[in-house]
Amino acid sequence: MHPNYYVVMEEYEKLIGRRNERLPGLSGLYDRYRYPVLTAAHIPPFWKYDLDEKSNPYFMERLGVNAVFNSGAIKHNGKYCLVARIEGCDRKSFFGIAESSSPTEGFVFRDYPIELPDICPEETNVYDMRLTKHEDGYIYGVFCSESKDTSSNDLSAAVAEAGIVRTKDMVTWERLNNLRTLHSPQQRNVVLHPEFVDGRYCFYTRPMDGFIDTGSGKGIGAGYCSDITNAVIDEEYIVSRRRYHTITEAKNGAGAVPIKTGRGWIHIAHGVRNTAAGLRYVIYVFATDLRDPSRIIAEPSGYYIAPEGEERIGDVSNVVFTNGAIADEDGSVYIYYGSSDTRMHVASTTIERLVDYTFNTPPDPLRSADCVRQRCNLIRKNLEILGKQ
Ligand code: BGC
Ligand code: BMA
Repeated sequence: MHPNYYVVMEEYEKLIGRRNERLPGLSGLYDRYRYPVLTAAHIPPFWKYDLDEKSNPYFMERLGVNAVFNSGAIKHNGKYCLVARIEGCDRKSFFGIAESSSPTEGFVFRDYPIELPDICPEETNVYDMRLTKHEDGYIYGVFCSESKDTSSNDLSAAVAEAGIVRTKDMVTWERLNNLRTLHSPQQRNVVLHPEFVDGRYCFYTRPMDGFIDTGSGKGIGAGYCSDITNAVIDEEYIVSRRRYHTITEAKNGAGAVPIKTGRGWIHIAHGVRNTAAGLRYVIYVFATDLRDPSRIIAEPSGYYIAPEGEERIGDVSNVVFTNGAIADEDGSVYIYYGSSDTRMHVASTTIERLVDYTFNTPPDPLRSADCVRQRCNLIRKNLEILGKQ
């Protein structure tokens, strides 16, 4: 074996054995952790190097990995499972399962990435899988299936659709037909709701006009269908509306599978605004009605998680993005989020805190004058408490 193999393996073993450390957040919302839970360096070396000294005398990475980010998350057989978006140096993404018995450290990839059933010859790229443990007994993976838009002369023009796979054991995956939404030509960020709603499957969608621009798309939608093996959605009802001069002005999209609480379904989603420095992605929270998950009942103002420190920098900077969270049996909630299309982090909170945040954070008054009034009311109350007024 080439001597560098031992150096590489030592580094890799050190990394996957590294303990993480909770960094208690003084905002009271959640705690961050010192280290990312997954990075490109978590990819097993035998996915990248050719270990045969004859064909690889210089011990080169033959198939490099650029980034590991935007993971779906689920607890399966007592293990925390992340279905990560792995992007090769060739810019194509695919999925790999990293598991750990701890929610915040020790994630190790299985020996092979997932080989999805290859049913769409035109599909070029797949990414951002959401994992739903549905009450029908299957675990569904809904992901973005991207193809070149052959009807356009623009080389970069693409079409995004929602691909659907399902499994019972997280080993064998059955691919179903891509979701069809009759009124929206493109879909990204589609999430399957975990329960039937009036006997039908419910998907959160994101109606948009083009590949990047949501255009007339008004926000995160919800749509229903009876047959999951040939899922067709006729009507999309807007759940979380995009609004002018807010964190969702340019676009928004469903993130983690909604979490059921006594007060409502809690959704952890993303919002995007456009700036002179490009798009800025943040994570926000809202709640919908337990019986009608398309009806919004609470919408705390502003963002929940924004990129901080090293999270701000990466392949696509100024991005935090979530497509997976795990609500644990003991009431803890682990929110897995990617930063700047480069690495994966975790934030931890509890159901109680999440419910308190969602239902007791005031909504966005949408205008500076009203925002300053809202803040002055808080200051007045606090100065009274402090005996200064
Ligand atoms: C990229 C995604 C990105 C999307 C829209 C895709 O080609 O793979 O990461 O979200 O374009 O910008
Ligand atoms: C998107 C997503 C993510 C990505 C983000 C920023 O639209 O689907 O994959 O994190 O853009 O590039």
